[in-house]
Amino acid sequence: MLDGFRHLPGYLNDADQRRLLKAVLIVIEEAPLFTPTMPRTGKPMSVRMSSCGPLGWVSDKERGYRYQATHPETGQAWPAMPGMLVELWNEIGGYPAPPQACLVNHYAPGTKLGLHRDEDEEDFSAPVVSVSLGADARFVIGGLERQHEKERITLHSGDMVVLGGAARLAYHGIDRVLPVPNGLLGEGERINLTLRRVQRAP
Ligand code: MD6
Ligand code: FE
Repeated sequence: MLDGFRHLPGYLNDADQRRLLKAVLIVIEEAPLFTPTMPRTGKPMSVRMSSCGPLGWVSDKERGYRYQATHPETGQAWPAMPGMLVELWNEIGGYPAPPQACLVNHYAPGTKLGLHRDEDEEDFSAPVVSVSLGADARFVIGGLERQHEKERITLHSGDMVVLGGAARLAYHGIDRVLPVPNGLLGEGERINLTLRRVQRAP
């Protein structure tokens, strides 16, 4: 495993998971989940997404992957980032500037997220920090090339993952969400939040 990959199992207890979920549901009310489409082909992704913070990640056929300050469908600014997420970044991100985007990934039962690198940011010296809520999922992580050998770990609700250092640009994805009941969301339903620094810190 590349240096800078960290898995922190059970980082959030049940009460904190519930508190975080509540904040995320408020975000989604203001900035509804949308279905991003692939650059060039326009093929819809299976995961629905939203964001909070000054910037959000979006993708469509015409303009591809990017960050922007407004929701692609409502045209409104993204909601503020819940304080709890900023605290988590400060606790484990180890980076001196605040996060600028939190991408909300919503997995319905049976959805997956293809192998990718988080590379649409300007600043790769900042880590990407993630929190999982709801159903268990098989997370796959490889190396700096798509074909490098991969490892798989199960992410549970409350787990955090950090991709920093040499692992910042590692290929990773979600093979599948496991159809087992969880105390937080519907069976096979999962939310993953990824905190990012987008621009170089001033
Ligand atoms: C997911 N996670 O867990 C997808 N990216 O649903 C990611 O794509 C991810 O967990 C960068 C850093 C941490 C992650
Ligand atoms: Fe990612």
